[in-house]
Amino acid sequence: MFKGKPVIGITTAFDFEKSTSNLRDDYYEAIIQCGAVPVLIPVTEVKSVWVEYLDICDGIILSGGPDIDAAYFGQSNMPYAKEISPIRDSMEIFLASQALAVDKPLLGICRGIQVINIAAGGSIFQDIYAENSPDKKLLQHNQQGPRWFQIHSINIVNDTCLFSVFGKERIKVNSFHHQAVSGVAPGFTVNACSDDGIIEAISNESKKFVLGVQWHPENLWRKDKIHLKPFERLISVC
Ligand SMILES: [Mn+2]
Repeated sequence: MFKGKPVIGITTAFDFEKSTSNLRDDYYEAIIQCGAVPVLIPVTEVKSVWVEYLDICDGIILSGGPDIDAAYFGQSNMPYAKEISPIRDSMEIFLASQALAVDKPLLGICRGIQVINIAAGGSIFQDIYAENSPDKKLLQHNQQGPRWFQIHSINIVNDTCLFSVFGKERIKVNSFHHQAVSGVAPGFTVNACSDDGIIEAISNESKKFVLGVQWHPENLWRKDKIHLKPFERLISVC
């Protein structure tokens, strides 16, 4: 129906006060830049619609957002966890599990890497600062500054999906998270860590393309084109 261009579904955030599903333009403009058609997936409780979006979309992006209900990884929500979006949680965990089951290309961004990891049976830190010893001397992962600012480096593991995307061992990224992957899901491998050991990217190498990144490449590409690469790769396999 879109004359052969890949259709990329992007999940949206739900604003409870305004009762609105929304998404920053950086996400869908990145997809347009790469020659594909972005489709915004609204947050809805109607499960048949989740299935229909999976069917319509050639690839899925799980976008950034609030914290995931800790019940999904067998914990209670701690005081240092923040806003929870329950309908979005159940919808995105469903989309991630189904995409993995049918090998539909999947890119998880920030919250998205955490959704993928949890959907595949892994766990996350509810707060990296509260749940790691101060001896670890964690970096500033919840940056104060413009969204395009690249605040910390990541070390990319050779022969991983992410290495094949960027072709180098070290890049700088932005950082807007206080949570991160802790127990890596079965079938997944760590693709990159920051210098303090926080996991910044995972992939499932047995799939066509399943990559999760802890940073926000959509906020970086306008100033630094190498950050379009994860989107280009997603679209190239769709
Ligand atoms: Mn970070």
